[in-house]
Amino acid sequence: MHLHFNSSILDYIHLIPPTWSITITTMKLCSILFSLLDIDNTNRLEEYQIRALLMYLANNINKNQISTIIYKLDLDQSGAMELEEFFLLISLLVANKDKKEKEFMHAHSKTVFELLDGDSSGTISVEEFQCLGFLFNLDNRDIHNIFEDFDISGDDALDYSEFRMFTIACINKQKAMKKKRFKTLMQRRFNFLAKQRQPILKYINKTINRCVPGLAVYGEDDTIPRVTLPMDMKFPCQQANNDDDDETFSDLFESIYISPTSDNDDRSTKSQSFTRSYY
Ligand SMILES: [Ca+2]
Ligand SMILES: [Ca+2]
Repeated sequence: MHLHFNSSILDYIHLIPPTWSITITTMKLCSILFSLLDIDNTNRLEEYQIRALLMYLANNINKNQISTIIYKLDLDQSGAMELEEFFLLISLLVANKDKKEKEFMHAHSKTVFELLDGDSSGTISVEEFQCLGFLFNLDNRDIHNIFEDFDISGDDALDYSEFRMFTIACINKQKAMKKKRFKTLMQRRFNFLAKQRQPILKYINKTINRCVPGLAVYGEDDTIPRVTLPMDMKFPCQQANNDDDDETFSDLFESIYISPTSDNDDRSTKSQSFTRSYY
């Protein structure tokens, strides 16, 4: 699930690619926040302080999830959260906020693997994954699917190489989706521009028709011209003082190339007749 952040504290904090980490400046801000929460100046945050912060930040996080975060992120098992652990907490929350959990998992796969491997057995069980799945927007069904796809050895656990494969697959899927979204967006923009250009095409056709009456270089639905005009073609309005007009146009229209597509026969005939009419 994605946490619902109802506080603006994290609004200006983002993970920066390609390492998907917080910047030095953000670390300084986090240090200030840490100091503000550390009201008893012990250089560590006690459970009640972390609990209060998480309840304030996210309105859909439950007590069990808060307890799990506090327990799992106490990496040195000191019974409290030190600054380094606090950086990791903020990074995980920001990844969830910005929907960059998969990028974070991939970039910090070793850290995330060790975080998930609650008993330090060197493998992650389904239950271990489920404990923190919510932070990575993975529900129980997602996690079962991950084990089906990536538990290659079939021991109902993921070792690091299997987990790493999962994170790579996530990134590849993200890239494919991004590519698809980009393609759809470009198609929409293209369709929009194609519609907008109709008056321009009419004008182009009109201009060309002054030289070759009836020749439609662009039809309404054409994305490419039906007829390829010579690059150096000059129109009457541009060459009013050119004494060699007639000769120039004779040469030009002899070199007009008609696209050899299946439905171009009538266009080809048209073009030939226009050429004839010009002469
Ligand atoms: Ca600790
Ligand atoms: Ca384990």
